[in-house]
Amino acid sequence: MADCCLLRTDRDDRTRDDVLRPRDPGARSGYRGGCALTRLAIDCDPGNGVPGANIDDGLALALAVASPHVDLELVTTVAGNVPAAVGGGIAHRLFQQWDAQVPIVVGANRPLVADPGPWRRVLDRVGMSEEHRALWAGIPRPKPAGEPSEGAPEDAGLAAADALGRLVTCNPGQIVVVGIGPLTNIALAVETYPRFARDVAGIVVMGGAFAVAGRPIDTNFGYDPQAAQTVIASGAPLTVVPLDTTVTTMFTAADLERLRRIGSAMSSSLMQTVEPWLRYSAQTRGIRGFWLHDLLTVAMLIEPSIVTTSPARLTVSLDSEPHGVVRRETGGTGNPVTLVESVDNAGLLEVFFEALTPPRA
Ligand SMILES: [Ca+2]
Repeated sequence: MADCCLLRTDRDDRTRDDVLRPRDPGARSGYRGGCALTRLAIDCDPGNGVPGANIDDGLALALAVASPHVDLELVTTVAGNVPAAVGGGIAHRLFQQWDAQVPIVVGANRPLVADPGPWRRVLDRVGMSEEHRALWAGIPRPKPAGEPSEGAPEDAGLAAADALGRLVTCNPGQIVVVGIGPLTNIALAVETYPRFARDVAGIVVMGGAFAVAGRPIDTNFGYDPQAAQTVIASGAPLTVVPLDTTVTTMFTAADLERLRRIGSAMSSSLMQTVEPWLRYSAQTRGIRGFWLHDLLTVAMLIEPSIVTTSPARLTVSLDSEPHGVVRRETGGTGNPVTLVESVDNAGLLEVFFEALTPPRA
């Protein structure tokens, strides 16, 4: 049990008032959102600073660090948006810039079963144009952290799975796990720690696409469909934030200007990688800015009223191509989840900006 304590950080001595508001001493009560202090672990694949890689994980991490309603106790990284070690290096750099003391554990660098090759060719932007690559000119390339697990698939990512498993099972009913990358690490924690699904206060997952034009499958479920199905079938209290909902969000140039005006260490750090991503996203997707997929998972824990939800039963296709297609089942089959059906984008942005804006002296 002593090992569990190693994952806790004593954050009561933080002095970052120039960046963040003071902490709310509210009671710890697990997955309730609102004014309660939510103890959180985030499993992610941050791509901030990598040309063509999404930065929404970085925004989710920033909100979790900045919000007085969240105690971010652990960050694990998984291969997806970027390789697991690159994501770990990015998280390290962001936390350095933010003066955040949060343990980071690099996890699985390949899916449980699936061949990551086809996805990697897309996600690594092999054919990216020089014009687009130039959007990231002058931004230091992230350095990978640690060594990813490159062994047999069954061995991959156990460091992160162990960290998640120990934190959750040593604190039953207390820890919410947010999964905003492929679910490899979380699935390994479910498989390695039999009490994980019972002890976790809740799992909030960004993933799944039901009816998104041109996207029959989303990256997180598609990259590791076996992991997605394992987590969905785990029996843990699970909230799924599908692509259908997150593509109704938007961060525009006006929001970028609002971020710039904050002028804090955190906002300045984010600006560096959010700006090129906004231009790239607008040019390649034909939208007014970029979607806030991962940010929504953390924001809805802080302010549940920004979303509407409904109970649903889901399965992930493993028996027909393409693997990772999520299905909403009826008639008692499938695994019960809470499905996030809609989001108030203005409310989502308000949660983000309120947390990032330093309190007035
Ligand atoms: Ca992500």
